[in-house]
Amino acid sequence: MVSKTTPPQKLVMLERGTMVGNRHVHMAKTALISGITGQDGSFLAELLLDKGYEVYGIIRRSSSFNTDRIDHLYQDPHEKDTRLHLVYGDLNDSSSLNTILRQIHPDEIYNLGAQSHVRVSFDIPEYTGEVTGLGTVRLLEAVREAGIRPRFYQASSSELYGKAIETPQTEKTPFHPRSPYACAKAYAYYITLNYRESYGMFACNGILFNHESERRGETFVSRKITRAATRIKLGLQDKLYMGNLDAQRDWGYARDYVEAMWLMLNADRADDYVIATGETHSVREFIEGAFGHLDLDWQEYVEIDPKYFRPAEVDFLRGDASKARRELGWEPTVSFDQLVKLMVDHDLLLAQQEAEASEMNHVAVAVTRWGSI
Ligand code: NAP
Ligand code: F7E
Repeated sequence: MVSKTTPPQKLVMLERGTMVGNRHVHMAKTALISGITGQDGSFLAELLLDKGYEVYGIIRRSSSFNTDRIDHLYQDPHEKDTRLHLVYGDLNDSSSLNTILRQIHPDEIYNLGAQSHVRVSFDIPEYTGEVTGLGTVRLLEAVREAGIRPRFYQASSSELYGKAIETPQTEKTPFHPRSPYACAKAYAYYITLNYRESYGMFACNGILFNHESERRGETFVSRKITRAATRIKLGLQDKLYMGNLDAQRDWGYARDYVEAMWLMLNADRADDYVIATGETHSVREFIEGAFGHLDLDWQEYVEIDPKYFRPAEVDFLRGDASKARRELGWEPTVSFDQLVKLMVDHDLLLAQQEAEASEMNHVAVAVTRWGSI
């Protein structure tokens, strides 16, 4: 496999496996993940490597490293039996997708790549449509053009329900998207369904409700709260500025949710599934839980900044995952309280490291200053 730019040293090089004609031949089952550097992509890569897969991840060229979440999975490409490979590509660039699929011939494709931030999608709606919506059809067409029959997972979202007309939401609940992100995901959902119906592809939509973890991006509400609470606890930050505290979500743990993706692609038939805990909590409850775990009174620190309000809000979501439970045997294992605590505990360690580094820096500056007198 040839990348278009020179890969940074810490990435696994792509030359591997046996070439037959212009493609690689694999011994183990092979998966391709778009969005491998994201929260879910990193957990999914771990899961698939544990199951013995050969994993290819599509990464974007970036001016600084963006592989933090998968650095621990790094394998020296010079070693034998390397099973994680990163390839440069972009969901906005059909030719890179075509090249990747022609050469890799994966058994399973997980399309997790997206501009996934709902608030940001109001600022960059067209770009969000390109990546999150049209990116999916680019990948599906690349599959067809390569003449291969992989199983295909589409990362659909509970944001599709938006202004939901019933509770709890199931696979049959009509969609009412409330953001450019959700509109793009609606296109991606239907095009995936359409390729299943039109071409008989084994293509599944996982309609995943919010799922969080210690690897969640820092601007999503859960991580924003746990980072701020822990930094406040250690005196690194004074205030937390928030938007709508009344919004309610069905929050689960990301590791549980990537297991559901794999179960879908390894079922007897392709179908669409809701993945959720069935429990709903408000943003305010998340704040109370996080600050409470640190023995802090959140009301002393949290202020509202209207800049975090959205032009249209999704007020309430609660999923019914009974189809996934029944047909895939999937169950969430982490409760809301456990989720909040595990994220706070993780961020507390990071805040402690930050505080220590800052302390060392003060000492270093003092030594330098006084030493120079
Ligand atoms: P995330 O952390 O934001 O990760 C998004 C991934 O997409 C990153 O690896 C990002 O790469 C990649 N990406 C962005 N633009 C791309 C492009 N043009 N071409 C190729 N890759 C691109 O998202 P996540 O939370 O892991 O979610 C995974 C997927 O599930 C997303 O599609 C999201 O919309 C969907 N989803 C998430 C949730 C949730 O609660 N987490 C719920 C339902 C559905 P960089 O690292 O280079 O930016
Ligand atoms: O917001 C409210 C905000 O940005 C949750 C993505 O993974 O899940 C995620 O989308 C709620 C919203 O996630 C702040 O208004 C209040 O009601 O963490 P979030 P999201 O919009 O639900 C779905 C399932 C996806 O598919 C998406 O990819 O929290 N909120 N104050 C705030 N949200 C943020 N980010 N920041 C605030 O200050």
